[in-house]
Amino acid sequence: MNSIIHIDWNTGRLFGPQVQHSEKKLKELAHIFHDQTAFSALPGDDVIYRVDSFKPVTAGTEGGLFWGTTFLEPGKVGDEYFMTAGHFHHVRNRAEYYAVIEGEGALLLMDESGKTHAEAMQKGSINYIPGYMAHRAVNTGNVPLVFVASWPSDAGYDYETIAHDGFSALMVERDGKPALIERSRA
Ligand code: M6P
Ligand code: ZN
Repeated sequence: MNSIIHIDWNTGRLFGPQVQHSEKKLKELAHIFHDQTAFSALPGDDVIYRVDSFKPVTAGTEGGLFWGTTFLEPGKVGDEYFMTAGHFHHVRNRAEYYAVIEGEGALLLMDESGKTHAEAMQKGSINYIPGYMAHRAVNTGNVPLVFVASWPSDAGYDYETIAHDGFSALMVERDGKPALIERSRA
């Protein structure tokens, strides 16, 4: 198997016959934003993020690695910044790297007990995501947040836990600045 692709380090785009492209529209992220009234007023077909990915082995293979670039648009739903869906790894102990090419934002990390903290993401930062931590990127800037990621090919995704319980904290704009606030559980 041909196992080489190319990256443009200025834009983060990946090139090569094996590169896969996916996109996430606002309407596919309905459950993750806290202000459902603001959400309904926005065009659901807007693409919030795109992912270029390189999966040189079959998903589930132990010992392999995947690579991807995520392009997360700037914007907000009400006062909450655009963000990725976020996930735990299906194989909980699997770790991951996020490394920022452009833009600024935050990486939300939540442990299995539901405790969330945020780390800065900015051009040049390399964020290590330990196993057992759900992870979600948030774009708090005015330009796309572009980051590369690498993760084990057998990590898999658990989106259900996040879809059901959410993250315990939200990244919202307060007085023109990003602030991490505890989510109110109505
Ligand atoms: C990164 C990696 C991918 C992930 C993508 C989008 O590129 O973590 O595995 O799919 O971000 O994030 P999510 O899957 O949470 O929508
Ligand atoms: Zn992951």
